[in-house]
Amino acid sequence: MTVSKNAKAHESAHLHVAGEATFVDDIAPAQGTLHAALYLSEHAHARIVSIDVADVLASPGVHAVITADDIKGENHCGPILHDDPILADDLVQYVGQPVFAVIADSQLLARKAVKSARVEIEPLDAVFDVQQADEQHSWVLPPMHLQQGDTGSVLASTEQTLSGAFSVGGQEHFYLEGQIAHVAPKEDGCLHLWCSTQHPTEMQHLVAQCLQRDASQILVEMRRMGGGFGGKESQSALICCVAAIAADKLQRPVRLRLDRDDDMQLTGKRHGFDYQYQVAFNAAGKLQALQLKMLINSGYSADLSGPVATRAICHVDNAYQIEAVDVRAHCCKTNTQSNTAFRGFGGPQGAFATEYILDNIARETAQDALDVRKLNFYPQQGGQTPYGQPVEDNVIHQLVEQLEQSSDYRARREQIDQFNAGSSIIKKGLALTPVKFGISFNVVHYNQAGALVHVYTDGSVLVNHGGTEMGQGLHTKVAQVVSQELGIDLKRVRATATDTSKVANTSATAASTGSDLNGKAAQDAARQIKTRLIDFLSSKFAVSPASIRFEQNRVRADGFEWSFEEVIHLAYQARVQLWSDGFYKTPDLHWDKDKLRGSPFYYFAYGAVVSEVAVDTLTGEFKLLAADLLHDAGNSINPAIDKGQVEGAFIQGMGWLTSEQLCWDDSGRLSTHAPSTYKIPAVSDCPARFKVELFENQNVKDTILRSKAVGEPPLLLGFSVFFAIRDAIASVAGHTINPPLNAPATPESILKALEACRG
Ligand code: MTE
Ligand code: LUZ
Ligand code: MOS
Repeated sequence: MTVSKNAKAHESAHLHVAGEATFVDDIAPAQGTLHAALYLSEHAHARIVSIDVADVLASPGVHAVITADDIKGENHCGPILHDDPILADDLVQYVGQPVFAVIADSQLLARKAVKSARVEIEPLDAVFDVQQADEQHSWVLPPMHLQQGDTGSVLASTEQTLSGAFSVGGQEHFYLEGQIAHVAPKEDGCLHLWCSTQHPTEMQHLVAQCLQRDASQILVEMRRMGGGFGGKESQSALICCVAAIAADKLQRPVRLRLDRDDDMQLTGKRHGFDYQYQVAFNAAGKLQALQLKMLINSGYSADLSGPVATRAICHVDNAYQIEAVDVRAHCCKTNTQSNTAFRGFGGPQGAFATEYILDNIARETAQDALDVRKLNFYPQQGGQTPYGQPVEDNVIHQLVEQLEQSSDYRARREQIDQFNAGSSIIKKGLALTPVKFGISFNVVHYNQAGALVHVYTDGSVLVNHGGTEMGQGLHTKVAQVVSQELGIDLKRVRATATDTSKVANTSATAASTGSDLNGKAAQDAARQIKTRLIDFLSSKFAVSPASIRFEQNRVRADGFEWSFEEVIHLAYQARVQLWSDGFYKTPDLHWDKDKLRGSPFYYFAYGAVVSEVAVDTLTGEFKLLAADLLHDAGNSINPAIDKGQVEGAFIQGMGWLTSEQLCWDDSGRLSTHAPSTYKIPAVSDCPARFKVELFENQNVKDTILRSKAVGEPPLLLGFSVFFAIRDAIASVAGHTINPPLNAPATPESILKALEACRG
């Protein structure tokens, strides 16, 4: 492997390996700090008749019980609608919904005391099934519909049609660090919050709302998360609000840290989708019309289901030009956790539908699925998405061509056919799947960011921006941008904790836009400082501004050379402002959210992967043997970090579609609420051959250093593992039958699909 000069180590790597990186729970509690625990509903849908907490209050170490009555403002912490109570009032809507909080001397005492509550309820009918919810028109939001072209007439007049149904499950975020907040009351009604969140500004506003304070009284600080994956975009709010209400009421610092099981019972997950489709295609396998209905399991409230559904609709096309499209998305209300953002944000679920359908069409037309996919790609130029955005940066043809060669796809296809012919129990499968993923928040005004850059008089630099660090390397990339702009070593630039009192009105670190937005804002700030330095030097030394260069910790102009530190010292003496703010907003975005039309994305990121699996047809188990990934991160700011993102996202996507299964029992209780029953991929699930390469590319758009966002898109590369498994299954019937395989492809569902193929 060639190591690029920009392949810098993660800014905290040395702290992570030494166990010295501080997370919220590592903040040393000040004297008098109390700990909270939540009572979670035992019922999926019920009226609360009475809550008896006498025994709770009498338990050792207990200071208070916090209920909905303690909330001064509105009892809600939803990101968009006001349908997420902080604490249940008279109604519970899922097993795991917080009803009250106990505040005690220690977390253990608080958790013990919770158990002695007596909550009397009156059960109500609960709905767990999206089909049932849909039939009852029980939705958390109005249905959405995107129509482009006339699918009805194409379906009526075409050579071949196909219809069917399939589904994909949800996914638990399984961040290593669970949800946590620590709140300290300050003078004059102010509060300081440390909270594991992707969205400090929203935490600030929701806490201000529930306490009826000004946002200016609430300071939220976030140094790093032990993973977020979307699960801390909105759903850190409940944790923050409960801790803040308790801290404010008792005027003591309060920490609320969820136990893993409680975290899994309480918080929402990736939305599971049920699909019904009808398609028209020609003899060559070209998709001509797609009618698709997606039933989305939103859980009990809206949370981010609206923008998730929108992104799902805007990714049904994936990398394919489809003439006529009719897509419906219904956000079904069920009595489960409220599902939320999860890496890809509905995009994976949207694109999965069309990949599944093309996989079917390949067998219907007796072709290699790769040929059908290639036939359907957006044209090199002149493509247009069903929602009206031109596809101007299409590189999928070159990218897939390169991968097809480097992975030796055709030869391996032949080898696998031969292997399968001679192997009755173990069957191999192969699949190449592409990805096209739209970058920008699909809510236009979220696409803005701010930063502050301070150059101290010793020439060291501090950068603060609105993005949060969750392991993805955002602070490293932003520091690299500043170091490049000022021409100084990366070790001279430090990124600090995200802090709502430094940069205001930030967006969530989400939609993969962290470095696009905050990198540009930080560059803007650094550039302003540099411009002031150039003005200062050119007037003081009478050199032409154009000749002044900042590189390798030196500043050079015709006939002059200084160290960066000397320049800073001189500028300070001359009273030049050595710090600056910076701002960025993504240009060229427009979106009509009612018509579902416009150009919601600044550009697209592309990728493709070849996966090879072996399936044991007796046990239904599979092993990923090889994966060759080629991903477009544009002109990568940090190839080491980007490759790590591609690897991690691919494995996380594979987990979603294979081993990670969420099960609820008949009473609506999540039975897979711990690592004992919920299986995320382990290191041993990584393939023996694991090739991850970045595609040589420059963003055609003027993004930060011409890079492309990389956080979410490669999650969709996990598709290839699922379709390789499906390919292996289909081999038992000579690839003539479409295996009825739903995701996740657990051993059980693989066996069922095998049975169906054997007839
Ligand atoms: N990588 C790590 N290590 N941990 C995370 O929680 N979250 C993902 C992705 N990569 C995540 C991650 C998600 S859901 C998003 S939206 C992006 O990182 C957010 O960061 P970025 O915009 O800076 O890429
Ligand atoms: N849109 C989007 C969003 O595309 N990604 C997100 O993470 C998001 N979050 C909130 C609202 N819209
Ligand atoms: Mo990522 S799902 O946009 O936090």
